[in-house]
Amino acid sequence: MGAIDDLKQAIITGNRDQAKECTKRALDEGMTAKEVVVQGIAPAMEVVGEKFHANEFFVPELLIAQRAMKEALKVMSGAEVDHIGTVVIGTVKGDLHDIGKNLVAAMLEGAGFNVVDLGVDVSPDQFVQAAKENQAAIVAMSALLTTTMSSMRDTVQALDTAGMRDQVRVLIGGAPVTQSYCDEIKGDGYAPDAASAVEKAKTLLS
Ligand code: B1M
Repeated sequence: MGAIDDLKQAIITGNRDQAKECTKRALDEGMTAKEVVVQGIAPAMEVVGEKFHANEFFVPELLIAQRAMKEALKVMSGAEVDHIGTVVIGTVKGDLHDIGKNLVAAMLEGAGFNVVDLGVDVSPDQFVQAAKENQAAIVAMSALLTTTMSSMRDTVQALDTAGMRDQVRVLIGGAPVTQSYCDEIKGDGYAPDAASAVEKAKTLLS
C-alpha cells in the first residue's frame, strides 16, 4: 500500500505513530499538504464517522482516531494548506459538553477548513467578536442541553445586530438540535453528526 492508504488505515485504527510516519512519507513522496488532507485524512475521518453511525465504532474509537488525525495535521503545520474557509466553532453559553464539538472541529480541520475553536460556554458576543476578527465564513455552534439551545437563536440575532448576518453562514448541531429548530432560528444549516457537518459546511460555502 502507498503512504496515503497507510495513513488512512492509521487514522481509522487510531495509530498515532503510524499516522505521523505516513504523513511524512506522503509529503516526502511529493504530495502537497492539501492532497494529504483531501485524499488521506478527510476520507479516513469519513470512514470513522460512518462506522460511528453504524454502531461499529463508539466514542473511544472516535477520540482515538481524532488523536491520530491531529498527529497527521501537526506534521503538516509547517506546510502550506490551502484552506477552504474559516470556521469559528464553539459550544454555546451555559453548556460544557465538548466531545461532539471537538469531533466536528477536528473533522472540519481534516477536511481543509481553518478552524478557530472557542471552546465551551461561548456567549453570542464571543461568537460575533471571533467571527469578525477571523473573517469567518461559518459560525458553527454545538449544544447538548435543551436549556442551552436558545443561545443559538441569540447568536443568530447578535450576528444580525452586528450587521454580519449576510457575511457568515450559521451551522448548528448537537443531540437536541433538529432541522426544524434550525429553520425556526433562521440558521443556514443543521448537521446530525460530525461527518454530515463537514458536508454541510462545504455546501454552505459552495
Ligand atoms: Co451531560 N447531559 N450533563 N455531561 N451528557 C447529556 C447531554 C444528557 C442527554 C444526559 C441524560 O440526561 N440522558 C443530559 C441532557 C438532557 C437535556 O438537556 N435534554 C445531560 C445533562 C442533564 C447534564 C448536566 C445538566 C448534568 C448535571 O450536572 N445535572 C450537566 C450539564 C453541564 C453543563 O454543560 N453546564 C452535564 C455534564 C456532563 C459531563 C461534564 C459529566 C459530561 C461532558 C464532558 C464533556 O463533554 N467534556 C457529560 C456527558 C459526557 C454527557 C453524555 C453522557 C454524552 C455526551 C457526549 O459526549 N456524547 C450525554 C448523554 C448522551 O448523549 N448519551 C449527556 C458523544 C458525542 C460524540 O456525541 O455530543 O451528541 P454528541 O455529538 C455528536 C452530534 O450531536 C453531532 O456530532 C457529534 C458527533 O457525531 N454534533 C454536531 C455535536 N455538535 C455538533 C455541531 C455541529 C454539527 C453536529 O455543527 C456545528
